[in-house]
Amino acid sequence: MEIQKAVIFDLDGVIVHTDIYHYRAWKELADRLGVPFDETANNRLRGVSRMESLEIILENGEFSRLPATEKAALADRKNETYKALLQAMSPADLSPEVRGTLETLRKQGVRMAIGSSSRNAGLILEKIGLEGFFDAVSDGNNITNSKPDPEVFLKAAGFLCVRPQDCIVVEDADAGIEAAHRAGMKAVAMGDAVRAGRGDWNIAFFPELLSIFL
Ligand code: B16
Ligand code: MG
Repeated sequence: MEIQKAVIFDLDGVIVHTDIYHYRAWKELADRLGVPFDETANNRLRGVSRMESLEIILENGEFSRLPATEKAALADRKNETYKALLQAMSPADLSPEVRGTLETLRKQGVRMAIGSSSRNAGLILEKIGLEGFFDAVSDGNNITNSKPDPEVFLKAAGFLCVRPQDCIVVEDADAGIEAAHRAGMKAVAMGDAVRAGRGDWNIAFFPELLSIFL
């Protein structure tokens, strides 16, 4: 029997550039609190959960000692700002290169899943017109531990009924590359993950994936 191969795509920073909206929403919160935060610090938040992101932003100041309920309220507020920014998204936010590559892989019968730390993955997929496109979606709603823990990718492989060693992950976060390797999967790095240098392949342009997968 032929072994099924599959691709697991990270969402934010790979399929679509919601990373800029995360940045704007965290920046609004950080400025209100008077906590320093810039795009370099933002790179540390890629792939990690909402609450872990907040802990990173608050780590060196007085707010790091806030009670858990107040931290949860800050994270909720950031999420409301983020979701308001997501409302403006539409299928036009899915680039022609990403759409065309996904469609080519679909025609070739490649199994495809989303492996995202985000609890907003369903909303984003709906906004960009990819609701129902993937064979499986593993996201922040079905995991206990976010990247670099391998859970999100192992669950995606399980949903696809494909062995972890037969999956390749596409990631923009160094934490996501580590998660893939800990899951026993190879990983393609793009964006910020290229700089960290731990991917099995590096790409600058999404359609380069076709020469890796086909
Ligand atoms: P949410 P990904 C991740 O998405 C983001 O990279 C990360 O910055 C964010 O904190 C995390 O989702 C949680 O997102 O607040 O929407 O639940 O890159 O794993 O697709
Ligand atoms: Mg990402």
